[in-house]
Amino acid sequence: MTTPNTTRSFRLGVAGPVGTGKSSIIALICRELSAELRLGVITNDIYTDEDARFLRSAGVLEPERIRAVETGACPHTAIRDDVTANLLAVEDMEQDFAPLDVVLVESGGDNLTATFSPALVDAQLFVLDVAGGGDVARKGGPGIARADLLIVNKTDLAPYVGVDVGQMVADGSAARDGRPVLGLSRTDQVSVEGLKQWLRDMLAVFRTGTHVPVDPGPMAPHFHADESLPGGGFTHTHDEAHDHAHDGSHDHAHDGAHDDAHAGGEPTHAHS
Ligand SMILES: Nc1nc2c(ncn2[C@@H]2O[C@H](COP(=O)(O)OP(=O)(O)O)[C@@H](O)[C@H]2O)c(=O)[nH]1
Ligand SMILES: [Mg+2]
Repeated sequence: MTTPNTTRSFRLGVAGPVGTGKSSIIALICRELSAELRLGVITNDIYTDEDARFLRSAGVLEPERIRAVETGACPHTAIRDDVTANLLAVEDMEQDFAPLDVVLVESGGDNLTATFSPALVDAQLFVLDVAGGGDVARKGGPGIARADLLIVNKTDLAPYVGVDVGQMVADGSAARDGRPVLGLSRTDQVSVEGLKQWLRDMLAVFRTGTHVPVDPGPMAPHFHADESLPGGGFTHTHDEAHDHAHDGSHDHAHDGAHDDAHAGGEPTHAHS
């Protein structure tokens, strides 16, 4: 019988809108640091394992170290309100490949403002890109304001989309009370080194045992379309008292009243 290995990795969440480059950044971290650190990856996909497949096909990490959690309709729920499926996936990964230094968790990115629960990750990146427009950083939101690191990605595209990277980074800094912001492009090795060093520094702090995960705060209220309801849907608020029930339950349309939008929406735990 093998003794369960309880070695705990540093768990890093990667959040941000779809297409900003979360999977690419995870691939970059794996490519740049897999010789130095023992890594694992968990992706959160709605009904598929597309992000996991992309990462496996990138060939930057053994395929077995990349696993998908299929979240059903609400990826933001699975990283924030009921993190059970993700926690199990992270813990299985830590046990199967013990000891791991870092487990990266990619959010499903179904919502602009989704952030990770500090119960799931020790720290989180929030990823924007220059193609999303220079004013996004100024608009704020919990991830932009309080993620451990804000990344302004794809700086190589800035000249083509008319964005001033320096200004976008400055706007991000202003929205963050001085928390770090990194302009990044996978084609700019200096910026890539900046990301690597940030991760090394975070890991070093984590290993001292003094690191306290920061909660960026609940995501903004958002609308869930549902044709069976008056008004065509319902507004889902993530205010703490209401949604973060202490029993871990989440009143997210599982009462059958409007369950068509959430059919099959229970997170499944993929052992692949
Ligand atoms: N030009 C450029 N494109 C990038 C960069 N990083 C990612 N991309 C592209 O952005 C698109 C979306 O990236 P992906 O990682 O799938 O985004 P995700 O949805 O946030 O996981 C892909 O076509 C990537 O190749 C970058 O640094 N520069
Ligand atoms: Mg992705």
